Amino acid sequence: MSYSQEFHNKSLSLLADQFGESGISIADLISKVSAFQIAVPSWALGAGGTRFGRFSIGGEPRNLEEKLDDIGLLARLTKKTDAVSLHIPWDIPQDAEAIKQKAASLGIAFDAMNSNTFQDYGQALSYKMGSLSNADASVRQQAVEHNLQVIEIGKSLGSKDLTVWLADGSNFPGQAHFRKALQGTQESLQAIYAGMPADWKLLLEYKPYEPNFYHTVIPDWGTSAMLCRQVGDRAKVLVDLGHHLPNTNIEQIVATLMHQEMLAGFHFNDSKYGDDDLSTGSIKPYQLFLIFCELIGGAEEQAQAWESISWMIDASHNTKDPIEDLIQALESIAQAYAKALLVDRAKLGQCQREGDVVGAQEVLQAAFLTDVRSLVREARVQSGGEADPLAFYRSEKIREKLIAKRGKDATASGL
Ligand code: AOS
Ligand code: ZN
Ligand code: ZN
Ligand code: ZN
Repeated sequence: MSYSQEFHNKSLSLLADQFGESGISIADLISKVSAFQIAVPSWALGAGGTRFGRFSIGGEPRNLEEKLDDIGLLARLTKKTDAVSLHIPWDIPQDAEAIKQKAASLGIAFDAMNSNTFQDYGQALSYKMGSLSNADASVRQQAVEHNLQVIEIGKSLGSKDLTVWLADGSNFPGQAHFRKALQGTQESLQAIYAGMPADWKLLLEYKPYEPNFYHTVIPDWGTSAMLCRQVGDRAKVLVDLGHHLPNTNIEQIVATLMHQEMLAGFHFNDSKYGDDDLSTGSIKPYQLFLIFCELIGGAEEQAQAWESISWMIDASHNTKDPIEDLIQALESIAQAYAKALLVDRAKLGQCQREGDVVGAQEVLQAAFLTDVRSLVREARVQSGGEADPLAFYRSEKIREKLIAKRGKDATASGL
């Protein structure tokens, strides 16, 4: 369905009529949706690799500058992102000041810095048997130092967050000493935290499996929260939507973490099975909506401040144009947020108190089943974005232009 101004206006006034009665103001919704910004990871701009091959679409960014160009374009079209999340050593800036200036000229800031102690990229000691948890103290030290370097790079760019994801764990029973691995991780994280500026936050990811399949050192939110507590109050738990066993109630995890002010932020993506890293909202949009319901509820009821939470996409795959994919993901996140804002929370609370199970479900469904596309579009247009970013991207033949400029075989820089 192509965009028409008349249809847009009709849809928007229908929404105002529908929700005006319950005291929800469309203008307020538009300003909330407009203000909500999600960071894009530098690694999502090229086709992700798999062991079966890598099918580049061509015209991928060849260096950090070109990655920033792509994110600047996304920002201009969607008005839903204003920051990039970098991965070191994939994105080491040659000239930090020049990179910072270029990003600023595109309206892009530097969100969380990601360290990498899950690959061997030429460092002296191998991470084959783990990094922050390694049985060998000199490997742990090397991994700590890498994180400290990432903090330094982040400081030079104006970032204020460090995201740590560990591949550490074991593939076979007996391979690792569970408690020693945990203890080593705790001490390493404490050393990293001590090297962080006082206004920085440490975001600690968890993941139940992959690349290790028998045990991972930080398998779940509880272990991550326990480590964060031992490390310091600016260490909090990062929820990557793909890092759960099937059917885990992620919205409950979000609520529990907010209850303890332990939610650092998100890596948005979607999945059918595990860490599939598919486009956010493509598989389980209802789950995403329920997560936003908890976020809005937790912030409104002052469990944890909305502003203390970081929002990032972490997706990467093989089949779509990465820029088109990110346009879709940003749109899906905005839709889930907008729908969650439509929930009649007073009525929901009443249903909960009265044990009206059917009523509670009706309240949630009424919001979820509402078509909010005109609302999200209006927010974007009012912010200076494109009414239909995807149609614009295609009609302007942007990928073709990128291929002409960067080449058919250009692949995203990295390792
Ligand atoms: C890995 O599974 C995690 O999601 C990390 O966030 C990782 O750093 C990111 O996917 C880039 O490799
Ligand atoms: Zn992640
Ligand atoms: Zn992941
Ligand atoms: Zn993932």
